[in-house]
Amino acid sequence: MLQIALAGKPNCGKSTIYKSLTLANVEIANYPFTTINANKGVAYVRSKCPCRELGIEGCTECVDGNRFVPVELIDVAGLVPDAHLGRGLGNQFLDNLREADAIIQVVDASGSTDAEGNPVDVGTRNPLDDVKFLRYEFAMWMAGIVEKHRAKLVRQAQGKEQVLIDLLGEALGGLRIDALQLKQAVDECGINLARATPEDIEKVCEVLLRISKPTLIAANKADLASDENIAALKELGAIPTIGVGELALKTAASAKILKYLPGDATFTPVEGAKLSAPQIKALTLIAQSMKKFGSTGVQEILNKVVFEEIGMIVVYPVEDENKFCNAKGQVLPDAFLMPAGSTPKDLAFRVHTDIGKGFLYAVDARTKMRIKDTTILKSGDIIKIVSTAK
Ligand SMILES: Nc1nc2c(ncn2[C@@H]2O[C@H](COP(=O)(O)OP(=O)(O)OP(=O)(O)O)[C@@H](O)[C@H]2O)c(=O)[nH]1
Ligand SMILES: [Mg+2]
Repeated sequence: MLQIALAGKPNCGKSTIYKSLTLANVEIANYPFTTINANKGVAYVRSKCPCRELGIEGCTECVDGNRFVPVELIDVAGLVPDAHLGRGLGNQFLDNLREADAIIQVVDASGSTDAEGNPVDVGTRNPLDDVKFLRYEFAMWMAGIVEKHRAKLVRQAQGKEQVLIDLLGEALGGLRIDALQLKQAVDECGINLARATPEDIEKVCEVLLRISKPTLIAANKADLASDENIAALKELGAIPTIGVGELALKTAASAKILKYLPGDATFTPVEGAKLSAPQIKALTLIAQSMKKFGSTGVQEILNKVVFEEIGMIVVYPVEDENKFCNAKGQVLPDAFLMPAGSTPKDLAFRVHTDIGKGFLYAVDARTKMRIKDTTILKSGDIIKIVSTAK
């Protein structure tokens, strides 16, 4: 499953965002290093279910026309400058980012925590100072891994640069980096891998990180942040988030106090729900922030990372192209996240290895036309796969 990591300095709200997206029971507190062991759970990206647009009745898999598709989310312990040298609670935390397909870098936009995550007055810390360090630490950590393998592989490659790239690419498989990405980074830096200096390797790793682990900034604690801080972080592509707000709304919605779907711009109390005075006060503040930013931003950032940064699409395989259902009559039973550029055959393999191996052809259920094996699938496609395997 696609893996998205929440990373950043201590006490910026990673676990709050994690909990709001997974509703897992994790520790949250206003001091650094609350989280030590990474939390792993399932979060959901939100997309429009095609049932409404096609006027299909009886879709049981969506919520009010919205489809929630699972991804894996990981909440990593707080990282501090020089983490790659073992500062903070050690560089093993960087290792938790190893398998991430993308990173949401959580930043305390309110400036109410110092570089180590200790509470300070709101506005004391400039959040821009918390942005650069994470990629640098990760790149330096990666450079350490590259250097560890390189000396041995240079001998093995016997002066052949492409062989060295292939060998090193293979060695970096655990970081979900491949030889093609390594080649791209080496070319962009214009270096020779066998003769590279440690500084060259650091540069390659910075590029490699950009290529292999897209990062988006969550300007968290946006409810407390100044307009200047939000504007400066937005310049870097950040999305303002209110982790505590999202958590409160999700919790209240699951207790059936509120009607709220993650990503909605507003919420409404359920008729007859008894709200206490503090609850009403807290919800009023959340509503004000949502009005200012459009939503709590939490679902928005997860969606943006998955659909825009990584570029995934949602595809719906069906067995009956006329009724858009499976053999049991279940309408649009599955929604799969696939990388952009996927073909019907890729989808067949995603459904099942045997279906992929026995792939014959595919039908676009919207047009009822057979489509070419090389057709590039689009988000929202509903596809019937015809295979020798059942
Ligand atoms: N005002 C405000 N406070 C928030 C927000 N998100 C989180 N917090 C508070 O920030 C503090 C730290 O939250 P955590 O989620 O534990 O932070 P963390 O980044 O996981 O911290 P470590 O595990 O120590 O690295 C808690 O007191 C949260 O309630 C937010 O959007 N707004
Ligand atoms: Mg935490």
